[in-house]
Amino acid sequence: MDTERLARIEDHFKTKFGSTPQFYARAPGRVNLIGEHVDYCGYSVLPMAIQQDILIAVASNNMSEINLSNTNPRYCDFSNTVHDIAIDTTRPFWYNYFLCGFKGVQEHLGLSETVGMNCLVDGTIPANSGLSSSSALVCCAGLATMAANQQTISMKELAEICTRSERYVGTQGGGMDQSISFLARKGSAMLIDFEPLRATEVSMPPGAVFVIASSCVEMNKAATAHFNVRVAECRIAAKILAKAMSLRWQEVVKLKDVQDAQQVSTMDMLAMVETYLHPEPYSRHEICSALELSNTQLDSMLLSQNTTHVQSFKLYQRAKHVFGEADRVSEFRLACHGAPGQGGTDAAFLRSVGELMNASHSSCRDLYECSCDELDDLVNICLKSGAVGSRLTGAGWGGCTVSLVPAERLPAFMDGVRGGFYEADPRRMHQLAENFFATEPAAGASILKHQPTAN
Ligand code: ADP
Ligand code: NG1
Repeated sequence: MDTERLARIEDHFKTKFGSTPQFYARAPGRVNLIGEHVDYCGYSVLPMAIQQDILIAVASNNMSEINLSNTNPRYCDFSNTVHDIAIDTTRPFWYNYFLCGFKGVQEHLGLSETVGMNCLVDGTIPANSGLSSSSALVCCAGLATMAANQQTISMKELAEICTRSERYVGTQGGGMDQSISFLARKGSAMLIDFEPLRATEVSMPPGAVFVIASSCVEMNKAATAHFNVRVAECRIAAKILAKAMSLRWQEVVKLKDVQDAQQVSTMDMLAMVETYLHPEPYSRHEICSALELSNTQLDSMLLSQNTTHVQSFKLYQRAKHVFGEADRVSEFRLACHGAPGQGGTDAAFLRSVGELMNASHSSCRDLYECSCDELDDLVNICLKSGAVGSRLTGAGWGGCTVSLVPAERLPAFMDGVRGGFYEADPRRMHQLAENFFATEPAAGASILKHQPTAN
């Protein structure tokens, strides 16, 4: 851990709360290598943790209060009692994410009294950029709450608790971010499977570098409906497909439930999308008639607070993306098995995973419609500058790309993207080092005991 950073946080903490922190909790952000918008459909994803993290300095208080401060002045102070945690889903306040982690662990522990906490939050993950700063904050708050109450919860359980509790902010994510933040291992990307949650190390061959580049377009997920609209489209597509296939469609929630019930491959599911869904958008009326639902039932069963206004739904395109992307995750994982050191060849490995990443980006752009012009430009510049694969990472509609670059091409790649994308618009040169960097698989969340600094 960076001792200068700890000393700076300790000083800030003393000034703010008049005591030293008792411990620090830390949770990393992540970059998703492949498997976008499939976790909430039940499918596996392949992320790795990054070095950038949320670090919270913590001291308990005996006033049953949560007192939050942030080293970044953009985020205002906040206080609340530990009782009756209410999370306002109508506004994307930063501290809502802390409260999600706190409340999730509080409910899980079921203690008659949760200890009060003075907390100073310090974050290094670019926010609203698809690198999972929000989940790192939720996870870090959950971990800090567990430790302040001197309890032990396994990392796996914490991941599941924080996945559920982040939904208190109103977004209906799938669990990738919280799982990798808790279960990451230094040096490995991880295949994350759901139901049951499982994390398996996937080693990348030497000679390949992943580079993260921000499009410099921020997307605050909790402030828009884009994300939840996609979740709703996938849920509706699952029901319509299941009903058309005469499955027990009332029990089907996710697209993977349909595949599991049919016991066929994801490729077969792609063919079934062609048979049973049409490319024209579905109206509310068509969905309600197909599922024998009233408009009110559609709202309450399949939509969420911020999606009830939506009138038309692209089911064919979304389902095609999900089954195709699920298949690419399996292919990527298989390619890694055959990577150098395990019998494959460098060039073949790089070519095959690069192609999968490129296909993933095209699918996100054309079928899932979660890209934007700046991300598409950046992906093209990354490929022209020597990447073998490049794609948006995270939720999209802005945020970052991840590119796979052969190590020997890295310097030329960095120069090419800097010149082609960042220098082309001087506003993008701001904080370049934070927005454009090579990354390696980092470790998962942990508690650090406080070590007093020299002065
Ligand atoms: P991301 O892809 O980064 O997770 P989201 O839109 O889901 O994007 O969440 C970003 C939000 O998380 C920010 O708008 C802010 O409310 C919160 N956040 C991120 N980093 C910090 C931080 N260092 N301190 C406080 N809040 C943060
Ligand atoms: P980010 O990029 O952190 O907003 C979101 C979801 C993930 C996943 C990805 C898309 C949350 C907390 N995270 O991530 O579960 O669905 O989008 O693959 O909702």
